Amino acid sequence: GVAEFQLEVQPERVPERRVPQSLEEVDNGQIMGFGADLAEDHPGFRDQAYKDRRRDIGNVARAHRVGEPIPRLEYTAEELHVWATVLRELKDLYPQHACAEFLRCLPLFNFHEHEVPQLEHLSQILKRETGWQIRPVAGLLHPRDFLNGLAFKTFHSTQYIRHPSKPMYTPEPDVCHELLGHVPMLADQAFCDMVHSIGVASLCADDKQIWHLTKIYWFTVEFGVVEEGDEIKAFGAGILSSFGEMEHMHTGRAKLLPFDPEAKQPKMSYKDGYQKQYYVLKSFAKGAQQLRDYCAKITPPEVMAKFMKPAA
Ligand code: NLE
Ligand code: FE2
Repeated sequence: GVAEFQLEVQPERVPERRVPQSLEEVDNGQIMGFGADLAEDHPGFRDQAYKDRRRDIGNVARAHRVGEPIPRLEYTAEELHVWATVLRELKDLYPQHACAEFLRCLPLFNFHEHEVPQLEHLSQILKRETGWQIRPVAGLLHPRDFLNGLAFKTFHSTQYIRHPSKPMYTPEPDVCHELLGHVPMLADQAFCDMVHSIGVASLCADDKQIWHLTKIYWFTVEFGVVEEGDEIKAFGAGILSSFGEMEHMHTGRAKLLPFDPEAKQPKMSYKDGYQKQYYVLKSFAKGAQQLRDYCAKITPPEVMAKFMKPAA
């Protein structure tokens, strides 16, 4: 997950920042926001057993090294029940609200209600389909680290599950969000190209540009919608993993705005529930082109050459 939380108060950590040359150099140690400490308004705030469990799952991610298989996690019966509830509700909404790419990719993963899927298995499917991979993470990363990971075709994913009291909506990433929202989209090449551009753009970005890219990420990968004929369909993971948000999108109460990576992006809202606006992409190919152009403006040609294959 990406840590948009608390960025405003986060000073530059390393005075002389170096562009990471490999995934190993992308630091995934610093966990922010809810992941570090559950906030008072988090549904799990008063549940010590839940917090302990999250800490244990987080430690598995902390111990993981790039290149090793992601350790298997045995989920409890209660956790499995949460997964099953979320999957059951969402499955019924996808045919009407999810974009065509999502619907095409979803069957590759064969999600079912009697097992929470393992990150390692999904990562292998992604490697085969698009060359992307999953890296486990304990919670919200610093946005720079999270976005840098995308340049190495790596998606940092949490492994813990949302609190059982609120299956339809959580303010933060969890395994339901990662697996049902992000993973299927990462099996689509045009979508991956778009996300990759955001990652490459982050490599040489200054803090202000990181903030801008975090918002671009937020309004596309997390909460984007795409045109299909005269309808709009969800591709943002924050919509696809929340049956509350998906129904909210369908009511048409949120404003629809054309996506423009150059424009000033609105404030991200994450604490006050459903989104007030969604950005509309023409297509993933168009979005990938827009982001590539933006990336080229802030990225030296030698970095572009190293990380981007020439435009098709
Ligand atoms: N609200 C989303 C959900 O309930 O799945 C998670 C959003 C994470 C950025
Ligand atoms: Fe996410």
